[in-house]
Amino acid sequence: MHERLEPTLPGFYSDPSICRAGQDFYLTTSSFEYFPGCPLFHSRDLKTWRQIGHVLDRPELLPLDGAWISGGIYAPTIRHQQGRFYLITTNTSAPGRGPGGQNFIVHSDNPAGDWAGPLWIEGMWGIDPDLFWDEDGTCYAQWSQREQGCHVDMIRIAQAAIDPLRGKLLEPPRTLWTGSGGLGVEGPHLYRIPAGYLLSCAEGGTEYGHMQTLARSAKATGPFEPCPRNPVLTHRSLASAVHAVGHADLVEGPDGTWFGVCHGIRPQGYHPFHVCGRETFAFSVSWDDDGWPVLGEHGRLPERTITGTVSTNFSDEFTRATPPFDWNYLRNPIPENYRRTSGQLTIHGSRDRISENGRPSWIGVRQRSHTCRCETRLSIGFQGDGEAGLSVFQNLRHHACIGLRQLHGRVEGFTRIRLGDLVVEDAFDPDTDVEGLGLVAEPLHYHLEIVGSETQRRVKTIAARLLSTELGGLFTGVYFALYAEGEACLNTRQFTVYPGSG
Ligand code: 6LW
Repeated sequence: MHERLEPTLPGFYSDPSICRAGQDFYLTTSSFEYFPGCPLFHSRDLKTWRQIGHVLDRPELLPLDGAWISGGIYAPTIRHQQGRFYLITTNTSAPGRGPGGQNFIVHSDNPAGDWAGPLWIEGMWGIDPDLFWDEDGTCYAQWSQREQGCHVDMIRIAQAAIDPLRGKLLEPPRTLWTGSGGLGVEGPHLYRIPAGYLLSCAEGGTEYGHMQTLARSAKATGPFEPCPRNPVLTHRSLASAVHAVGHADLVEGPDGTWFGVCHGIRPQGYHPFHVCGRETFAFSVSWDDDGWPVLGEHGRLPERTITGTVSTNFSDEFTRATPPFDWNYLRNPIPENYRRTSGQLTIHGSRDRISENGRPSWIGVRQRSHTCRCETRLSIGFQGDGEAGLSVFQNLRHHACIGLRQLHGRVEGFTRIRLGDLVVEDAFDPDTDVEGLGLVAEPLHYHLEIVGSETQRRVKTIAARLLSTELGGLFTGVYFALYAEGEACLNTRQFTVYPGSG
């Protein structure tokens, strides 16, 4: 338990959405170019969350071929209605689908099981789709409408009745709300409250100006009037450890108490930067005398709160038949390039490189804390030229690697720092008995290490700012990843991430 403001889901878990089925709460987030998509968590107390899988865990649900930086899955909405779970979201990299056809629905009676779909929705131009069922059973879709190429101040919240089991809009979209005047109104969610219908949206952009705004109406279809206290949740211009707070979703508990989740960042250094991505935070909801919700502590996340969190430690000795849900692939993996046998994971290189948008042999876990050590015990072999190693990975154009490579038949150790078009490489003689690779994350630096039987040798240090979202990212956070390219083959017996830099 923590006595200070900590993320409920530390690490890159952005655009959270929450729903309740009886006593059970379910939480999912955006996942962009990573596979599986939409990680799914369960809780009964809103403090301790356990990942139960991913919603988009089959290639037919999540085609990501060619997804560029922060392509793929944007903000989702998860809802439970008459015994069935629905998720609606946007795949911005769906092959052959333009901006008016990238939203889709999947549904399931068992959230931890298989989800059916995708039901692609035509005519929903934009992102951040939401589903809401009115008391007469009508299902409405709300989304952040942006016609192709429209200017940001033309963004609006659109609505249309929808058949959620066919993915069909049942009427032409209408403008539901244009926001309170902040940059780019998005992330809409519609709720039934005692005073009528509540529309909650994100405005100000998902960066340091992020904020949550509300509007209310007597009808689900509007007209909506803005809350006089807008923005009702923001950390803009605050002296807080958490910033870029917004993109909230609210849920009513079984006892009628309301709660919320949102995302925020934990910047480091000055000028501030962040590497752990936009992380999920939870907050309480109260109500004012006029029937409007009060989010958090009068519009900000409580600086001191008791909250359990998903563990920031990770360890895999590859003895479990099913891989821990923490592992992600970069776009759709080529299954035959990964073999998990008792006590070992083997990764075969492919012709695709981690610096391109193909299907590289790459598997990683999120960085969840600013001070931690990732270490892997491994061996690397070559059937020809290639490379394999450990990477601090912001995205395909911003990452740092340490590993072994074979070039023209000669094997050497190497480090590579890729920052956009800039690449800095150093080779070294792996004279030490390389038993593993390591990386140490500190708030301001990453250190890349060779791990021998007795010692660790620090080979390269890089400023963490250079792998931050502010410098080279967009919407995702850093992963600690194993990879192999070309004719290299990586065998690892242990992969751990644990707190501290020792
Ligand atoms: C998300 C939208 C946004 O869909 O960024 O800046 C997108 N706002 O709400 C990705 O997180």
